[in-house]
Amino acid sequence: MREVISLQIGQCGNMIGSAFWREIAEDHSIDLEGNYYGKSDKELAKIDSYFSTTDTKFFPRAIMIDLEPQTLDEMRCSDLKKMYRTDKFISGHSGTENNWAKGYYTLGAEIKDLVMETVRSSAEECEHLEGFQICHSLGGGTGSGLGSLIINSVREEFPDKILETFSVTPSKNPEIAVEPYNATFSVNKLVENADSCIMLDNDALYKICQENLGMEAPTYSDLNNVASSAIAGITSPIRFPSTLNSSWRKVCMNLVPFPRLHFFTISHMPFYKQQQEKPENSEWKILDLFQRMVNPNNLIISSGHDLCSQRIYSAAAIFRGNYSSKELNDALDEIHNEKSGCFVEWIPDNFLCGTCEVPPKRSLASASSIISGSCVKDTYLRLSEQFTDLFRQKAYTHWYTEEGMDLMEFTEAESNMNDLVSEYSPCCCCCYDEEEYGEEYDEGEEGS
Ligand SMILES: Nc1nc2c(ncn2[C@@H]2O[C@H](COP(=O)(O)OP(=O)(O)OP(=O)(O)O)[C@@H](O)[C@H]2O)c(=O)[nH]1
Ligand SMILES: [Mg+2]
Repeated sequence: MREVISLQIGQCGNMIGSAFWREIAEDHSIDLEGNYYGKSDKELAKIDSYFSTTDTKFFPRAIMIDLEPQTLDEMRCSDLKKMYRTDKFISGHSGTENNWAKGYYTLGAEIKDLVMETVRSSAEECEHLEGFQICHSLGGGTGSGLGSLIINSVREEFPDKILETFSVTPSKNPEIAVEPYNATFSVNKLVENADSCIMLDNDALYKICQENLGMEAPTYSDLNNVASSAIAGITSPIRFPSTLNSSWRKVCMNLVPFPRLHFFTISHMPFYKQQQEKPENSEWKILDLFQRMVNPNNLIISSGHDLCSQRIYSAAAIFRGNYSSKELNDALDEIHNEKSGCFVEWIPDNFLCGTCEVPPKRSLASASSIISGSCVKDTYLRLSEQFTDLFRQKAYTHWYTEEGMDLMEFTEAESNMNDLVSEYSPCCCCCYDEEEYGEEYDEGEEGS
């Protein structure tokens, strides 16, 4: 069995993490006290990947981390309280007040050893640890700063394990002015230390809630339900028998053509409201699912562009429900004809697809994909412009330098982000032309 250890860091990381566990517990017919109530072997066949087991109970293979105690205290009192293992909660005494430097250098450093001890003991509980899944926001100080610190430490200690992140990017109009700083410092670290980063765009999650689900004023909880459906979708090949590669490493092999370009967008359909009781339409034809999945309205990215206006390297998609490989291949051929212009022509067979017989409980069929390409570029460009506007004035930098950061780190992070934007730019087709960029590419390869 290939186990994945999930690390939830900061408020956002823990809230999305909780929505995810709620979603996949239902997927596997596990109640909120960790008891299995289903009847299908398929639900249990790969359950160890995400759940640890005792004789009778299933627990999330998760570590819950926050520098301030409130979020974890609320989780300890929530309806999920019996599901989590209490020895996997780690909290500090106060938050970072949105300061990446406190999460990375000062307050975060104080709890790093405890976190790593728990990571080590969780790894020892696994037979064949596949890797780590980290859920955090890039805007808050704990998710971004402590998140970056833990990612560095996990990479150092488990260099051969896959490290994947679900990273929530700040919205266009961030709640806190310094979010572009925090996000840029984090991306600077994620470029080097993560294998794959799935970007969850809060503006896009909000739009999906409003436009697809008709919610007037979506709350974080609504956004998190949407995010967790998509995360449940793309993790389904690891959790259930499927015809798609069930190893993250192999999926990454296909999705990452160049080591630094490991930032992905995901899409999913159908989304549903948490309070929805009846299953969605069960009659989805696979081509319908396919077409909707690649529709901009179901992409968790805020630019809203058609995929074909992007430079797509490759994608991996999973279809859950009662579909045969033939149906899938026919639909894939049709999509290939329709969208062939969207994909770079120099990667053959760049749409990896598979089926999983176990459907989600609420929709009876679903489609989810991970897309590797320039879709993330607009978000990074926007963050980089917001960063530069602040940094040009040296606004708020004192909060960071007081925690031991050097202004050189601002300059380095800014330039790394700008490089990433140009590497993702469609006009930069020759980015990795060996003669012109060979040296830079080699450096990136060593670093990752
Ligand atoms: N989707 C979603 N985004 C959230 C949620 N909570 C916070 N955010 C976003 O995350 C960013 C703030 O990060 P938090 O996770 O609250 O901060 P933190 O990691 O706890 O760090 P501190 O600053 O130390 O509190 C902002 O961009 C918020 O919009 C949530 O439950 N869901
Ligand atoms: Mg917090």
